[in-house]
Amino acid sequence: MSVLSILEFPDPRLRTKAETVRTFDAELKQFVADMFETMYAANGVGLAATQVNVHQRVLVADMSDERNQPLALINAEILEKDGAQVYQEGCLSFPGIYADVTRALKVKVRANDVDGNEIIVEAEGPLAVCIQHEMDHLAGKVFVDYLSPLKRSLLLKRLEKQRKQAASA
Ligand code: GNR
Ligand code: NI
Repeated sequence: MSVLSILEFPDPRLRTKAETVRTFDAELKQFVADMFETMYAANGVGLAATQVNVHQRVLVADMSDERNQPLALINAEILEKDGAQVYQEGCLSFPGIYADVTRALKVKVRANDVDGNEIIVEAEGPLAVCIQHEMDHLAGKVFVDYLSPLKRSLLLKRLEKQRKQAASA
C-alpha cells in the first residue's frame, strides 16, 4: 500500500476528464487500496483518482466519524437528483480553503464495485455532497468553479497567501 501525492490547484492536470474503467483486475484493487490510504492519511472524506493524477473513473469516500465505512465507486453515473442543499466544502487540492456550494440534496448513482459488479447507491446530505464533489473532479471540475468570479478570486488569493506563508515558515 502507498500514500499517493495529491495534485493542488492550479495544476492543469486537475482539468483532465477521466476515462471509463474497463478492466477490473488486481491492479485496480491495489489502486483503490492506495486511494483509501491516501484519503485517510490526508483526513479527507473523499478522493477522486484525478487528484492523484490517475485519469480513470474511480472515487472513494468515507463520511463516517469512525473512518470505517469505505465506499469505492467505479464509473459512477448519476441516475436521479433531487432537492438542493448548501454545504461548506473543502478540497484536498485547495488546502485551507472552504466555501459554500449548492448541490442536489439526494442522488441516486449507478456504479461498479471493484469486482465490476453493478451497484446502485442512494445518498442524501453530506454523502451526496461528497459523491457529487468527487464526480466533478473526474469530469475535470473543481468546487471553486461554482463560485462567483469575485468570491473565487478572493479565495484563490487566500490560497496563494497561505502557500507563501507556509513556504517562509
Ligand atoms: O475531505 C474533503 N472534505 C469535504 C468537505 C466538504 C465537501 C466535500 C469534501 S471532499 C474533501 C476531499 C476532496 O478533496 N475530495 O475531492
Ligand atoms: Ni476535492
